[in-house]
Amino acid sequence: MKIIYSQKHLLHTPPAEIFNGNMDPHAEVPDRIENIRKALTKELHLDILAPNKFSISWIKKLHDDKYIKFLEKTSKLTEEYLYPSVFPYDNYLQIDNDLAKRGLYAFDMYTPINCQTFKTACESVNIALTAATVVAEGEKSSYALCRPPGHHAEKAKMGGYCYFNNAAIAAEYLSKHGKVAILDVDVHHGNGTQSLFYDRSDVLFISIHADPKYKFPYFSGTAKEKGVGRGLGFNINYPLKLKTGDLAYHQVLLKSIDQIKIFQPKYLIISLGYDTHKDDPIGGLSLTTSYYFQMAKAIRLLNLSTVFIQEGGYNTKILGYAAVSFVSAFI
Ligand code: OKP
Ligand code: ZN
Repeated sequence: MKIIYSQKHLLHTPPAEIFNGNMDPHAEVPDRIENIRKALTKELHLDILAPNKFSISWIKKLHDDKYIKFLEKTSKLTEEYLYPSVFPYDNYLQIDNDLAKRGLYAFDMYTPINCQTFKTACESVNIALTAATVVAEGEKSSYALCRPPGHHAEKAKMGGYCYFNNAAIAAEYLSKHGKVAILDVDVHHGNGTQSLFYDRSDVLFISIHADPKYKFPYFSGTAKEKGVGRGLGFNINYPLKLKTGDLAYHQVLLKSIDQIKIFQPKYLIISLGYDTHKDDPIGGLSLTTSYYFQMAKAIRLLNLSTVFIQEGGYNTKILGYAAVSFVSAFI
C-alpha cells in the first residue's frame, strides 16, 4: 500500500472553533496526521510518496468557481484566522461585502480562513488525487493522509473543518474510468460528499455515522435521504445510536459491503475517520482499537481497488494505534 503525505499541512493551524459563542480549542490539529504517519512508517515500514501537483480544474469540477475564488482571495489577506459572523440567507442577493461572503460560503464557525488555508486545502486535494492516480495505474490500494479533511465541504460551502472535498474529487477523477463506490466510515455524516453526488447513479455513497439528531452536522444524515432523480437509491445513510460498539457496528458494515457488491463498482473510496473510537473526544460511538483491523478485513474482502482518504479522528493518543490496526489488514 502506498501512503501519500505532504508536510504542508503543518502550516494549517486553526486556533479555535466557535461553539455556542465560546472559543473552544480546535480539535483538528497537525499532530493527528503526524502521529498516523509516524505509526505507519515505524510500525508497518510503509513508504511515503509525495503528492503530485494537479491543476485547479479538478477542484472546479465539483466546487463553485466563486467559492474557490473567495477562498483564494480571502487566504491572501491575513495571518490571523477569519471567521464568519453574518450568514446571508438568500443566494439571489448581491453579496459584495467580504464579511458577508465569509458567511455565504460557510455553514458553521468551526472552519476559519487565513493565509495558509487555500494552499493547504489545495495540497490536501493533491494528496487525494495522487492516491487516486496510483490506484488507477494499477496499485491495489493507497492511503491519502489528507489534512484538512474534506467530507463536509459542499459545492460552495466550507464547514466541519473541511474546505475542499478530497474524497469527492478523487471519486470524480476515478469515475472517468468506471463506477465508484464511496463508503464513509467517519463518525460524522459526510454531508458534502452526499450533496455532490446526490443526483448521480454512477457514484454510490454510503455513510455510517453517529445519529445526526445528536451529533454534527445535525442537518443531514438520516436514512430518509436516498438520492434524487437518477441518483435515487444511490445514497444510503446509516445513522447509529450513540455508544454503538464493535458488534452492532459490524452488522451495519456488512450490510453496506453487500450493497457495494450489488453496485459492482470498479473503484472503492473509503472516507476514513478514527473518530468512531470509544475514546474520541467528539465522536460518540464506542469502537475499540482492535476493531479497526476487523473493519479493514471486511472491506478488503470486496477485493476492489481501494483509496483511503483520511477524514477525522481527534484523540491524538490513539490515532497511530488505530491506523496501524486498520492498515495491518490491508498489507
Ligand atoms: C469533522 B470530521 C465540538 C463540536 C464538533 C465539529 C466536528 C467536525 C467533524 N464542540 N465540531 O467529520 O471529523
Ligand atoms: Zn468526523
